[in-house]
Amino acid sequence: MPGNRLGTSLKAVFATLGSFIAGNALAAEAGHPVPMQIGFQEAVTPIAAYIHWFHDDLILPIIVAICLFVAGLLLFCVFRFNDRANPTPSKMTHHTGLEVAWTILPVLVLVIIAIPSFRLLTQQLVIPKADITIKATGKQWYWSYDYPKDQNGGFEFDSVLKADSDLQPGDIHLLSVDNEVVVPVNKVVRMQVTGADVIHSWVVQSLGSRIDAVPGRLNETWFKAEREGVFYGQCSKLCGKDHAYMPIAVRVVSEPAYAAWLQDAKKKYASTGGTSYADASSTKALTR
Ligand SMILES: [Cu+2]
Repeated sequence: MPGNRLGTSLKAVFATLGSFIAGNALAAEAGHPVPMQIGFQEAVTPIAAYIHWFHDDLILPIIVAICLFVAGLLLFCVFRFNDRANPTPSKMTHHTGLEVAWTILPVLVLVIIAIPSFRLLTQQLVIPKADITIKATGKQWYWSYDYPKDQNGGFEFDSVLKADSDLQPGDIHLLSVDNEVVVPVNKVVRMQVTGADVIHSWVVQSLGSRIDAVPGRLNETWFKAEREGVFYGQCSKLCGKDHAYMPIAVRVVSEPAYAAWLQDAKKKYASTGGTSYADASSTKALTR
C-alpha cells in the first residue's frame, strides 16, 4: 500500500535524522570524526573555538545571505523581464550608481571577512611563551616525536598506525597509533614541525592546529588544550601511497599524569637520544 511505503520512507528519514543528531552530539566530545557527522569536531583550544566562530557565525551567514540575494535577483529578473511581462526591453547599457554599488559592497564584505581572518592567522602563528616544546617530523608514512633534553625530555619515538588486527577496545580504525604524543592540559605546547623526505602536514582539527611539515624547514605552531582526552588528526598533504595511513593522536592528560608519563617514556625510549630544543629563528635559515 502506498500509505505503508510512505510510512517506511518517513521512518527511514527520521532514522537518518536521528543518526545525524546522535552523530553530531557524539562528535561534540569524541576528538575524532564519527559516522553521519556534519560540522566540525569539538574545539578544545581557544584557536579551534575561534575557527568555529569564524566559519559558523560569520562566513556561513554571509554566504547564505549572498546566495539568497543572488537567487532572489535571478528570480525577479526571470519573472519581471521575460518576453511576456516586458515586451519592449530597455536599451540601457550603463548605470553608474549600480556599478559603484556592486564594486563597493563586495569590497565591504571582503573587509568584514578579512579583519577576523587576519586576527586568527596572527593568533595561530604568533606563539605565546611556551610551556613545552615538541618536535614532530613527518616521514613516509608515520610521524616521529622528539621531546627535547632541555625540557625534561631527551627522547624520540615513532608514532605508527595500528594495524586493524592490533586494535584494542576503544581504539579507532585508521586513527589509533602505537605511541601517542602526550601533552599536559592547559599548557602552551609549541609544536615544531618538519619533514624528513617529502612535504607532510600536521593537522589536528580539535586543537585548531594545521602546519606543513617541509623538509629542511622548521615550521612552528602551538596549541593549548583545555580538556583532557585523545584528539586525532591526519597528515593533510598528499605525501605518497600511504598518506592515508599516518594519523596523529594527541593525548591530553593532567599535569601529574604528564610528569609520570615523561618518566616512563624516558625509560621506554631510552635508546633514542632526543635533540636539544631548536630555535626556529635560527633553523629557518636552513630552508635553502
Ligand atoms: Cu601525507
